[in-house]
Amino acid sequence: MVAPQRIEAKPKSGQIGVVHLGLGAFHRAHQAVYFERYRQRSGDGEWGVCSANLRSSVGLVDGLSAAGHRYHVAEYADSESITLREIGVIEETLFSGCDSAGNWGRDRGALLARMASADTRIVTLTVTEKGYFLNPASGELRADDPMIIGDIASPQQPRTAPGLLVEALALRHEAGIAPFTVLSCDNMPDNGKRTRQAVVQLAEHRDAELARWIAREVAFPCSMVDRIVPAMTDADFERLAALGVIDQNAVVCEAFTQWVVEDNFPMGRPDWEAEGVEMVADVAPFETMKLRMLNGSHSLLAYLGALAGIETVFEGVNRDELRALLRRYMLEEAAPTLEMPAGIDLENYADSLLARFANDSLRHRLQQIAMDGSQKLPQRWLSGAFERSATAQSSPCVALGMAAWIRYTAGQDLQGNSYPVDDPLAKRFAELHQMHGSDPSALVAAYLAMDDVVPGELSADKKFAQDVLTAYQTLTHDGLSGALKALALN
Ligand code: NAI
Ligand code: CS2
Repeated sequence: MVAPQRIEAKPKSGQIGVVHLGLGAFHRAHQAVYFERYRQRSGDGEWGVCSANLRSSVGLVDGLSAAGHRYHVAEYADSESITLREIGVIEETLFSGCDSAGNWGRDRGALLARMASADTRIVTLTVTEKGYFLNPASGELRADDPMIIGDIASPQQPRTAPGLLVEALALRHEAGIAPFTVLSCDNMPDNGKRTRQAVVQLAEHRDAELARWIAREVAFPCSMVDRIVPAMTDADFERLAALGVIDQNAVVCEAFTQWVVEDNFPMGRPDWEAEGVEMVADVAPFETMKLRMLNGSHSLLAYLGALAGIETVFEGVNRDELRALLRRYMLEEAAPTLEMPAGIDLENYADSLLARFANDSLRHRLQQIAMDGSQKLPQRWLSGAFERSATAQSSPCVALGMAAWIRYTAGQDLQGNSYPVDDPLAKRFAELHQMHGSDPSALVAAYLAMDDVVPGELSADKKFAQDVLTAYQTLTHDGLSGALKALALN
């Protein structure tokens, strides 16, 4: 075992210029690392981070506080090449979620004060695709969601990310303080525009003038984010302990990292290009490429692999027939829908993704990727399949993926092992399987008719619907190998 490269954190500056909503694994392994590397190189202490959880994980908030807001990131190029970074750029952690006694907003006041402070110039988010409370197909705010209803009723005690953003911006507007820039780092297409949509539509329920001010004055740049950061497992903590790192707040990730950001920061930003952040005028091509090729492949692997009892990305991509499926999907169904700047070689990109998936030092569980499919699949598979359908091109790999997702949401794999379905629409899926489980044609039709997930024009495509049904029947009768063999024949 080669000794890891160790990089220690610099002393803290005590200054906070960034508030982050969604203190999860990805924030700790991606944005915080870029802010730390910037601070290490430039000596500029103005961009310290206050990171908050709005829903869960109070243990991480308090655990980081108890550890002096220092933690470790273990970056694995492979099992023999590790960089151990100590991160000190987080200056404060706050919790505004629901505690075990059912009380909301322990630190909400402190969080809003931090967001309303003139020192705070950027607010970043990783609250998962469902944290924006948008209809995945239409992009409209789900104003009928009980959490949003609550924020409309009590705008000064917000519980959602959009609610906190509206209240913080209202406080700044009332105090004559210029707004912060809002930078989503979630896996959504046009993530800045969608965040703006959620915030402005929620503000309209409160005060039309405030909504107009936000729409006019607040910058919501888009960004494409990429680093594979699996949820930590006991084996990960044991690996770190073997390296002398005892840290319950640590994260493990791949060495690869990428951040492509729309350069629209009226209140200023770190000059973090030296850390490899790519500042561009238009993020969309990069976002769509990554969402359809990387994330679309991840989701194919997740549902087909989970149904076959495969546990991790590494195991799945080492099955030749699954690897061939991913490559075919990327090159024959995803790549043709992309319009990339000159110089981007999509075949090389596809092969680089397969190499990253084969990283033997990451235990990236398929069940983690499988969660929230109703919020992920529209941008990963369905928008591309819809575009292909509009030009009479079939998408057999996506059709197989949809069949696997529909079967996955029954909560039982092909061997009869049960698992929880982690999705905001899980109750609806259970009802559909209850109603139509013995009639695949009705079940597939019911799923394709979900207009808050599947674009209407795609569900009207009879060839696509038939391909999904045929794949579903083959998958359930002949298993994964049978379904992949059948696909290879057409
Ligand atoms: P995680 O499970 O470690 O953290 C999820 C965070 O989202 C937690 O802070 C949680 O409290 C918060 N959250 C969940 N639902 C919420 C809601 N309704 N409202 C407010 N906050 C909510 O997951 P992780 O790995 O940090 O991923 C988070 C997001 O980062 C992903 O959904 C994705 O959009 C993005 N991302 C993740 C990557 C990864 O490999 N883990 C890579 C690229 C992007
Ligand atoms: C994964 C992503 O969990 C998932 O849905 O597909 O988190 C993936 O690891 C990242 O987007 C990689 O950048």
